[in-house]
Amino acid sequence: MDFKSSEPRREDALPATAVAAVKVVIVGGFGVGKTTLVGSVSEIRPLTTEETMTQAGVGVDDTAGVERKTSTTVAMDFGRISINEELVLYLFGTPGQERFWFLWRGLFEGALGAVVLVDTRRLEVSFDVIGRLEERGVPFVVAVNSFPEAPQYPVEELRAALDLPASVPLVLCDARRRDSSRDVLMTLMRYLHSLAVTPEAS
Ligand SMILES: Nc1nc2c(ncn2[C@@H]2O[C@H](COP(=O)(O)OP(=O)(O)OP(=O)(O)O)[C@@H](O)[C@H]2O)c(=O)[nH]1
Ligand SMILES: [Mg+2]
Repeated sequence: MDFKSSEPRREDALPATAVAAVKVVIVGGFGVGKTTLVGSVSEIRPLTTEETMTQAGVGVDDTAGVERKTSTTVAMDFGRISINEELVLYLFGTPGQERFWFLWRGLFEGALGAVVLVDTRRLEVSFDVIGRLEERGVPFVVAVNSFPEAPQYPVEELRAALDLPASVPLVLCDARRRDSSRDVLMTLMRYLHSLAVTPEAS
């Protein structure tokens, strides 16, 4: 397990002006780009728990569409981003493979919101993920990660396919890009704010 640890760096220190911290989880099926998103947007060196995928997973792990993937998250990703001088988000990426989903319970403890990352080649995985969030009552936004080989659908078609209420934000993103990943998190923050102001909107 690679925790990529090192001596604490000055830039890793929390800004002295921070007064509020929000825990956000990044969820989604296997290989949708959760680790990539946490890594692209985090202002500290992200913690990752990537393990090399081996032959032992053949027949157990559903790698359809992501055959070139060589490693997978086995516990969690962790990163941090300051939205402004006062508000800090702590990001927890979940493992995507179903055999590690039992870890979700701990990762959701205290989370105020979630980002569901979606790959249009494997939409069906997202049904389970969204169902689990709805069961837990965790507010979420959906971000469709744009892989070049993935089919593109109009946002409203995706909303219908995922059976999302009109109030749940659905955005497109490129998890490899910091600005795009940040936009997704800003969408979640705005959504959480709107729920706090008018709770019946959920
Ligand atoms: N083209 C493209 N590739 C991406 C994008 N996001 C991630 N990738 C690639 O897709 C692969 C999977 O990304 P990960 O971030 O490991 O996915 P994950 O959801 O964390 O995977 P698990 O933890 O195994 O569930 C990596 O090789 C990324 O480089 C994207 O937006 N576009
Ligand atoms: Mg991962």
